[in-house]
Amino acid sequence: MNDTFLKACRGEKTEYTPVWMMRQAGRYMPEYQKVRGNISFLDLCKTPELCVEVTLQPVDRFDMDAAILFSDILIPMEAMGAKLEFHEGRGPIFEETIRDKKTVDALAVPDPQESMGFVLETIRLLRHVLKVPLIGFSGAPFTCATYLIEGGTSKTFWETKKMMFMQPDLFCSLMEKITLCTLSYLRAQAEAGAQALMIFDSWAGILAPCDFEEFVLPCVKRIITGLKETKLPIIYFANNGATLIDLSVRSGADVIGIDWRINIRDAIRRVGRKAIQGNLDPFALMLPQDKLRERIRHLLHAAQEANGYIFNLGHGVHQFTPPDQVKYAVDAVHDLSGK
Ligand code: 1CP
Repeated sequence: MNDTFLKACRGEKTEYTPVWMMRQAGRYMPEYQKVRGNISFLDLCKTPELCVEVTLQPVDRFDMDAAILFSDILIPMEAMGAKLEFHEGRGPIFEETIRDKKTVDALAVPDPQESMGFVLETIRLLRHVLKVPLIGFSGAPFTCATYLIEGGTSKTFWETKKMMFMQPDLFCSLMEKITLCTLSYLRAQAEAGAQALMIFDSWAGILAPCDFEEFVLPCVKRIITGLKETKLPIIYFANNGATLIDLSVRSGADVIGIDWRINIRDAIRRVGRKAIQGNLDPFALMLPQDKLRERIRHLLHAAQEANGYIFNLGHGVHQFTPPDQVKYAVDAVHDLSGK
């Protein structure tokens, strides 16, 4: 088993720099599109054999040092009782928004095995075949809450902030329910065989630090504290979170994920002894290869100061990225770091 990624998560020295990419499986890969040609996204997420296949696609093709379970952060929201659809080009849609006490109270805290057994089955199947560590994941409560409250993705997050500021008790009761669901879901992923757990807070960056500290951080902390007994490394990634790094460190995560909007040297100073993951601009994959290589070289050089470093993008691989550029980047990281 290649455990370079897990070593870096624990802050141990590694022979070379491990690399994986957020959204490494997905639409930019023709082999993924082939699978998706015959099945809707939600049905794909609920078919373990196909989830295994698409999880493995980037690992095998690009020689990634970690696999991430193929699923979506909104699967547990559906398990809580929110009716979820994915519309081509529009992303996730919840027809019934969660904005009052009645709809919050109606949400369940589901048993992961009963309601999301297909995810746990995917993990078990993957562990039989993978030669690199498997990352399980969930959305963070705040990011999940925005989808439920807005009914989908949003530009302004008007309804979310309105609820947070005008009905803080209602907002906190929703956050608490999602927190409990997330904790038991991630525990179940650990039991099924996930070897690291990542919490995606894709929309945390819309918050003022004081609101992040008051409304969001306690929930993330509660999840991470509750996962300590699993002994798995926990990665916390707040997208657009350069202004939230000091607070993110207080979440108790072992690894802090960072986006590309911050110089990695500044980020390393602020995460202190924790390991760090990131932070190549996903669009830098469009650079000519000599320029891309230079950028990777700079990043690897700066990251030598980190107490554990995992190469990643600052956010997911963009849908139109040429797969050959991903391959080039992975090889460059391995080459330049001495593999
Ligand atoms: O049409 C398709 O085939 C669906 C596209 C797609 C894919 C490939 C969606 C819909 N989700 C996924 C997989 C996915 N999502 C993974 C596993 C694949 C991998 O990483 O290799 C993971 C970890 C996620 C996590 C996820 N889903 C996040 C957090 C990370 C991030 O990108 O910030 C979020 C916010 C979602 C919601 C979501 N699901 C899908 C879309 C298009 C979106 C984003 C919508 C929006 O912008 O609000």
